[in-house]
Amino acid sequence: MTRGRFITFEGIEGAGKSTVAAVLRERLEQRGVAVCLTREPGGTPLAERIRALVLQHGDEPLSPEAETLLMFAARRIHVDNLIRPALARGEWVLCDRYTDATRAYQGGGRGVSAALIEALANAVHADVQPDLTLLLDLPVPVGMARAAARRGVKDRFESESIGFFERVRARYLELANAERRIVLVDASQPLAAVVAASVAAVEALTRP
Ligand code: T5A
Repeated sequence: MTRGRFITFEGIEGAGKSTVAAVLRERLEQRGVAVCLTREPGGTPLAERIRALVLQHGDEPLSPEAETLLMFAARRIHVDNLIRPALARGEWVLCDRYTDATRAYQGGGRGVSAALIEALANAVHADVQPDLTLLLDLPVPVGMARAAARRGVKDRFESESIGFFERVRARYLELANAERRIVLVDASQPLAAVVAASVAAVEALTRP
């Protein structure tokens, strides 16, 4: 059995990750590809419980390092129980956020050291790295406006300042500059254009 492909979707809030991932799933399934669409933090019942812990507001402080550890705890459960088995079955895994989100949010946004994040990434999923990452990039105010238009109550991250999201976006752009696996997509375009650019990047992955 050939291992499936692992594609991740990244970007700030409201960039269109969930929307584009759902369209790509449809396109791949129409071509007969078995797809597992999932998200982080979360993706399995236990990891979704950790998601609730990190997204909800609480009275007790949660340090950036503790937040990072929770992200990686959820990720290890997700990798062990869902992502690795799906890839081994030959499925294509489409994952809404993965470790680049930790690099951008906890690293860029909160100032957690890259050394800690990379040590954890190596310990948690050295064998499970994305084949392709689509970075849906757009100006922070545009993403915020889109997210605000569809959400109810703001979670812990959505309540952060514009400055926080500018740092997150800047770190994402640094990562895209440094890593060939990351394809930058202009997500401020109309959805059809964003989907077309994303499909083109996925097609390139299937070429020998
Ligand atoms: N987090 C996560 C970390 O801090 N560290 C980590 O390691 C991980 C894994 C999770 C939070 O956790 C943090 C980051 C996050 O704050 P999430 O569920 O991934 O959160 O949440 P969001 O990014 O907040 O998800 P959103 O739903 O806001 O963003 P999406 O998925 O990028 O956007 P989407 O597809 O829902 O679209 C938003 C709206 O815009 C419209 C859509 O129809 C929708 O209404 N839209 C467009 N409109 C116009 N033009 C386009 N091109 C459009 N594309 C989408």
